Amino acid sequence: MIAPAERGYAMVAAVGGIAVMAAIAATLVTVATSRIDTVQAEVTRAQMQAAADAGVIVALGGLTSDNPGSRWTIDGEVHDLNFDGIPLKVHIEDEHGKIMLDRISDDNIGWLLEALGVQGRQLEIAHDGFVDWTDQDDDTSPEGAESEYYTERGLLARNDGPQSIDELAEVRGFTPQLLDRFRKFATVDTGEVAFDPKHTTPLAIQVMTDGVTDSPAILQRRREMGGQRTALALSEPKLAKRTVSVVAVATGPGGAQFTRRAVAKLGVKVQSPWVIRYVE
Ligand SMILES: [Ca+2]
Repeated sequence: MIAPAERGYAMVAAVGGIAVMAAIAATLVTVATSRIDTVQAEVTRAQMQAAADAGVIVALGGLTSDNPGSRWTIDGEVHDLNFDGIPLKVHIEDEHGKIMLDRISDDNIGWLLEALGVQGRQLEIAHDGFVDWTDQDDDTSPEGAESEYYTERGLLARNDGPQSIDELAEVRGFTPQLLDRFRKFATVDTGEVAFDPKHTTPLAIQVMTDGVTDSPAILQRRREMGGQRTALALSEPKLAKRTVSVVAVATGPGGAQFTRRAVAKLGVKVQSPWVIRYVE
């Protein structure tokens, strides 16, 4: 027979044991719930990625369509699509109409930075940073940076034209927000082609010419963009051997966004009207 005092102890021990088990169970439930949340987030992300990828393929199909009436244009018009319930905004950019960063001078980069809203000392730092990163010498400009500045991060100034927009993330004065703005207007390595303003933005014409905002070429391009797109699109021949960027933005639950950017070359072979060269 158990003495009353011992009975009390057994009760305490049992209650304690239940409390410990309950705590363990609660922890397991929390872990399981957060796992479900993680899995759900991964599934949502995969769905958004698939939708954006589908948007890229639809755009390339539209761009190389045999029917001029339904053919997509490369001047940045935004198309609203829906893939499996996920809304998509898709547009095409002409890489030949972009500012070619590996070919521009001190002046052009200054005009571009200014046009993108960079001002004051930040403008001087980004300008000099770009100039020093790309010029052949190792003489540091007043607000710039040469290899000495980059060695801490295991880098050297390229001392040549940049090979990608992403590379500029390393350059003094360049922020991720600035890079995002750059992507729309600037490119590198579009092959051996000249800048072609036919489908470009007024800002690209401004930066690639003399930096003024109201040149005749800019005014004409503004007029075209304002009203003559349909006529232009209908008369547009199929674009052979042209490099374009397709940008597809999928919006998921809660407003989360996933952006797929693919660079493709058109009309390379008869059996493949386009070839994707780069995806990010
Ligand atoms: Ca340099």
